[in-house]
Amino acid sequence: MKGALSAYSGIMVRSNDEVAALFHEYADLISITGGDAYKSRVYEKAARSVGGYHADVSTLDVKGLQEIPNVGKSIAEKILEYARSGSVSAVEELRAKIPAGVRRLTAIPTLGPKKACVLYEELGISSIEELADAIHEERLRDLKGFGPKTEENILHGMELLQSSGERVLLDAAMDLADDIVAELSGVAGCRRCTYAGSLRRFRETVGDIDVLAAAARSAPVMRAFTELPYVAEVIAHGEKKTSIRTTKGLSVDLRVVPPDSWGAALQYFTGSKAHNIRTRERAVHHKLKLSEYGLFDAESGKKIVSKTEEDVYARLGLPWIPPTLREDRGEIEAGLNGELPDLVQEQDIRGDLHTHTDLTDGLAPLEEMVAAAAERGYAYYAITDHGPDLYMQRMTDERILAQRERVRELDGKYAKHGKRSGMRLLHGVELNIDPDGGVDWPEEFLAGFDLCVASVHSHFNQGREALTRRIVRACENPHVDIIGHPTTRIIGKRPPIDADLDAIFAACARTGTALEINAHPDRLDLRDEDILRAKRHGVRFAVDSDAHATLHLANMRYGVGTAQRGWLTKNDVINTWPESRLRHLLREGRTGHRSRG
Ligand code: DGT
Ligand code: CA
Ligand code: CA
Ligand code: ZN
Repeated sequence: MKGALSAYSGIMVRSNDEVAALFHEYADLISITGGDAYKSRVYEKAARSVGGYHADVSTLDVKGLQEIPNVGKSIAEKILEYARSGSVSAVEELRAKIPAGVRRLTAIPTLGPKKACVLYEELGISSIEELADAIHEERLRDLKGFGPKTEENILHGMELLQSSGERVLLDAAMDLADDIVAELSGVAGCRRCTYAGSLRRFRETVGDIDVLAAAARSAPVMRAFTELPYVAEVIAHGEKKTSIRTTKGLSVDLRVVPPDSWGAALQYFTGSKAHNIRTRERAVHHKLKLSEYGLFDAESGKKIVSKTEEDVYARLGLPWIPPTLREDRGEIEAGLNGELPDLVQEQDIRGDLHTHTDLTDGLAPLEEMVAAAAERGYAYYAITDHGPDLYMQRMTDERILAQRERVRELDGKYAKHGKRSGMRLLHGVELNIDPDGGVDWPEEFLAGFDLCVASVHSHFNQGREALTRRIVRACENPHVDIIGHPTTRIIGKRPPIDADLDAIFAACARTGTALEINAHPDRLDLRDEDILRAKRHGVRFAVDSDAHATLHLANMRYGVGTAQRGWLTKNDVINTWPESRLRHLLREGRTGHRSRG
């Protein structure tokens, strides 16, 4: 799982993620070995800063590295050591001190290093299986600090670990796939190349990456593929298909097809299996046979079409179906009836309505975030730092009002940006929905914001009724415009809260409160199926990056992909609306007369 930065030189950003992961591990190792808690926190902070830093750390020298927030000389030197040698001796030393079993235990999302250590030292537990047995035999109950709640959390964590299996998050797979496609597209004779499978469908996690290439001769493409720098193992090597495993443990399948079969192969390998079963049924119905090579006459075996996906779908009596809809959730029926939704696209997004700065837990100052947003061509952009109830963020009335002054000043500068139409800034806040459904400030103070996002950040296990009531109450607050990351899940780490989503969706529809589709790849919250359900209630949505660093603004693509998987059109998503229509909606909320427009 580890590798030198040089092995990743083809992939920007990735080296930062590598180093961030290493520092997170180091911080954990320090805590496990009973080291200095302060030092552990220093590395946690450094990990976050490096992960969010705009420049690739493998291109920086000691001085450049020290310009990263929370990175001092000794941390900078560790990054250089890693870049040079692929490991850091201080980390290796601690790794060697820890039994592998404890490290295996910390893979359980809800189990921190401290508790893992107690389990190992007190009960000799060094594997997940042994932990399961111990819980079953109620042996954890005698341990100090392990209540029934802890036990429940651990069990839940073990379930999450099992269900996430070997799947990876969408962004990690996408970074790698983009790189592979770019590399293979440059091989002589490669006519076309793209990724297919669950990645092309923008599923939230990906089991393996499927890459498809079209070439008259497959050998040169296959060879280039097996020679990519991050290939750890070639699992299978053939003329039609080659499979590799990367140094990070991710599998990639490459299929090379004759250029003439491109469309049929792309349709076949994009899936999903459930969608393909339906398309094959359509083929049989039309006395045709559908395979990765084309659509054939069932009787004569004569090829009918294969060049493009459009051709294939057309011969099945269907319009081209966007990959994000191909899950057999009604897309075939909708296609037959001419009722496929005109899906929202990334270029439809006019602004981001949930973002942070270093005034709270963001990494970049206001000016940098705004400059990066303008770079993306947005027409508007909201700054929504955390409210004071998230006490760690040390927000005060004075600080948020001072920020407002700076936002207004910057707005003046960006509103007329050269000849372009410019970008308008909204001053907002991310409020905390407290256990009773109240938020950080009274209504008079909230009235000063252009926009309020409200989110649950604590008390995730209140029970279904209390959680539902809590969020419904937040919707009913006339100043709350958007419910942020509505189910609070972290994919593979924290389950969604147990609330009556239909009751929440109904409340959103009734009060005109938008639900967020948080585009951060760890969250993707709301998730696709919930979006579909919410839409049936008549809810509107905001697709937001929740950026804590300039780089995160680009996560918008994952939010839009998720919105598409929820069948959303441009009109469903308020941040595709022109600024005047958006402002009108925000004002309406204040007066309590929000229409469903
Ligand atoms: P994943 O990798 O688990 O995230 O999900 P997919 O959808 O990428 O699945 P994968 O990698 O097993 O296969 C890629 C696509 O290839 C799949 O969506 C549909 C197609 N495919 C694979 N195996 C079969 C099969 O046995 N029959 C049919 N009709 N299609 C298949
Ligand atoms: Ca796949
Ligand atoms: Ca595959
Ligand atoms: Zn939040």
